[in-house]
Amino acid sequence: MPLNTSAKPQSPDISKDINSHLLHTVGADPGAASSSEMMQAVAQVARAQLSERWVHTQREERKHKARRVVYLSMEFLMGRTLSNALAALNLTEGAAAGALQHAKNLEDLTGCEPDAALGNGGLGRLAACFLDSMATLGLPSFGYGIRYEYGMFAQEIQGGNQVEYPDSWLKDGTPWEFPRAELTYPVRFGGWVAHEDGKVVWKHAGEVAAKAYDMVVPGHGTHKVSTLRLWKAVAPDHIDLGAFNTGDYARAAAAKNEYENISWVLYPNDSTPAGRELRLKQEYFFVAASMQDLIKRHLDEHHTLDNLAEHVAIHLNDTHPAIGVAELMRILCDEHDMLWDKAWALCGKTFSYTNHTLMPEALETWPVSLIQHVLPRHLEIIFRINKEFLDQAARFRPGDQEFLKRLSLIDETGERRVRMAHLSVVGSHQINGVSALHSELLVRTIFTDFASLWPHRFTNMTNGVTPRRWLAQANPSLSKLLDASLGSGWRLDLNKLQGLKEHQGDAAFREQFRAIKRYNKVRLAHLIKETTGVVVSPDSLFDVQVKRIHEYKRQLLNVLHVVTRYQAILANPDAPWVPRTVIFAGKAASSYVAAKSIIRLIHDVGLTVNNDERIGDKLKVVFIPNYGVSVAEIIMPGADLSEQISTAGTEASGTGNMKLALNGALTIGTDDGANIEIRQNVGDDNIFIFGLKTPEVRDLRVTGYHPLNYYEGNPTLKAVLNAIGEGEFSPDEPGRYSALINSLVWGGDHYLLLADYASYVATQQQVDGVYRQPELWSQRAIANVAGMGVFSSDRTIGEYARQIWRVTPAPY
Ligand code: 26V
Repeated sequence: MPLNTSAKPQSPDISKDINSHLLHTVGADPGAASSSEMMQAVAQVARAQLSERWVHTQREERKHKARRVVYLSMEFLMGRTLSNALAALNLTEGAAAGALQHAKNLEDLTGCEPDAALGNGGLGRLAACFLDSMATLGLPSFGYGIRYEYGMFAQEIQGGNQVEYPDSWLKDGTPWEFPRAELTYPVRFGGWVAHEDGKVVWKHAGEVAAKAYDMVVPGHGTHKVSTLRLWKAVAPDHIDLGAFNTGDYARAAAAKNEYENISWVLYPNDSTPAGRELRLKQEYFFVAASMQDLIKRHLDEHHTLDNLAEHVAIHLNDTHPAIGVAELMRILCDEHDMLWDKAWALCGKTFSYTNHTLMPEALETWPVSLIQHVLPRHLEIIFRINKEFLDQAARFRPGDQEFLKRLSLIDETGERRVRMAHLSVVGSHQINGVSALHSELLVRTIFTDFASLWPHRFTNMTNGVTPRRWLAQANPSLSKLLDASLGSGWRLDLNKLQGLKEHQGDAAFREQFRAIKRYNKVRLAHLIKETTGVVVSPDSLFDVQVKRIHEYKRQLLNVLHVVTRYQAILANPDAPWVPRTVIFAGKAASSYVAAKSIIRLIHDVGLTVNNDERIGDKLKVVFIPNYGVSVAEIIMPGADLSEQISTAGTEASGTGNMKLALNGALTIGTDDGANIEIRQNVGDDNIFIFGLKTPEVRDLRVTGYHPLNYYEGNPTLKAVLNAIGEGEFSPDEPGRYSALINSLVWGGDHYLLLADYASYVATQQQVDGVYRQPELWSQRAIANVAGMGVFSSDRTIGEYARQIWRVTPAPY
């Protein structure tokens, strides 16, 4: 009898291993272990198996001299590891049974693990989803980043205000890292450059050591794993020794800190790129260590750098690692005596680059003087790259000085600055945006001149999310229903969700689907009660906007709708209102005044609305604090409506939009980023699109946008803006929001909230209309899940692998 290979093997009994680790590794009495101790013991069981898989994968990759992809990213927003590792190792049931023997649920254990929040938001979480997919697709791959001692700050709300606290995720240690004592590389800074008879020598002024810590990223449905190698900055040994010998311990400690602060903290700034020397040092630090590591591996296997591009694809996740282009040139030319032209050709074949934003103020530039100070040799290299590039460009369009100025790697207006995006483009063979619209806008706006030179370099790779975390792990109830109706294959082939279309018309199926949504809403309502004290009804429509707080994402437009609704309910209390709970979550960059004011406003509006007895359950407004991966895993499955309301042309892609739709939320959104592709995949009838489209936004700005006309022309809007601006929600300080409201009415309303307001509110009424018909709503919600197959990060990574990296799964 052939074995049924598609059936999942039984999860093994691991209770003995758990007890053994409790006793021998954790140092706890198995008869009286706490949830946290149990979590550590179960993690140790998983860790041992991950280690075996890692050793095996590395051995095979070495044996086959596999072509690898190296993903350089300043951010990896991994979240928790335990549940994902157990699922990948098929240990979930075994661990649950083991926990039960100690009178605990598996969730009690997994909930004890702190998030690894080594990222700000979308860009960092994308990198984490990509690692999951690279491992799952069996691609030989390394992610390289920084082992920040402190990750994304923890957010608390005090009196409606955001307060930031350090995120000391490592304070109790982590079971998931493998310190690699033998993998330590020197990283040099500062000094000057000597040109000694044709030879270039960088006489550096300081040096720090980069020490490797590996995290094993398990693939699903395979024993292959990927590696996330994070670098920690440590003072070189001789520093300690020198000071110790003089007996000056305090000086030794201070000197040590000066080195080690490089990997101390993640820069949380997404309102302006952090133009600080320490940030530049972070960027170079992890790039330099990663390049040494990958070159060492390459030389071990191939003994020459001539064929580097044949065996390694290096990907730049945004411009943060762009200095790697200059670093590779330095290594090849200065340390391995390769001729410039040959090295440059090799470089261009090796690098590729993803752009994640069009916002001009978000594009990274560094003062020439700072690079001169921190990385003098790299500055010389950048100048030479620029000169040769501009010579080439001048031949392409002779006499056009403006063209050359626009292309230059150096911005000469004001203080001279190096444009990191330009360095990334000239150094890469492929450059991609992260949604169809964004990629098109890249070649029409910030990279037009480059695209005229090299049209074939520019391409699109629409983002995706991993279905293992964002469906299987976050939404076990829906996963069970999917398994029962489609089989379990959707985890590895998300297109299988299309099979749901057949069930959409089945009333019993819709009933089950609704029951699951309700269950997840109860879970979310508990979280809301726990974190905000507000009791919300799971029978109300859960309207969710969760993402970084930013003016372009327009949380304020959402608030305008909330206040509109509040006033309308008061004016017409007996109308058949669809009860709504409007849920916000997200962090504001600590120095971003407007974003922090929006958080305060959400709280003030919530206080008024939630305590107004005339409103009851018809409207509630809550802000869930400390948004992050683990909080998102509870929010996404509990949402009915997904707010994706950025000004058209501003959100590069969005990935929260994908997570919400995948969990059965309907989107209300603008024609922006990946919303457009979501619409194409779920169908026009199953999404609520409103507002100006990108060309209309541009035209309106060109012809002259006058927000005052919208204010004066729309009495409802005027009443809402007046209520907020005049202090109805802040009676103790009536002027609290006058600046915010003035920035709309008088300050140009840069993100066109007033222009989109009427269309947004009208569309919200359509949402109510559909929600009043539960059968219709669930049909549409199911259509959303069914259409999300293409937004698996497996699809995205498959495209990168084939079209950009040319890596294939190793044949073992
Ligand atoms: C945005 C902005 C906006 C203007 C002010 C300064 C500033 C600084 C940083 C950023 C974010 C830049 C990079 C980023 O996180 N992009 C996000 O990448 C996600 C993954 O591709 C994508 O889904 C989001 O749409 C995009 O904002």
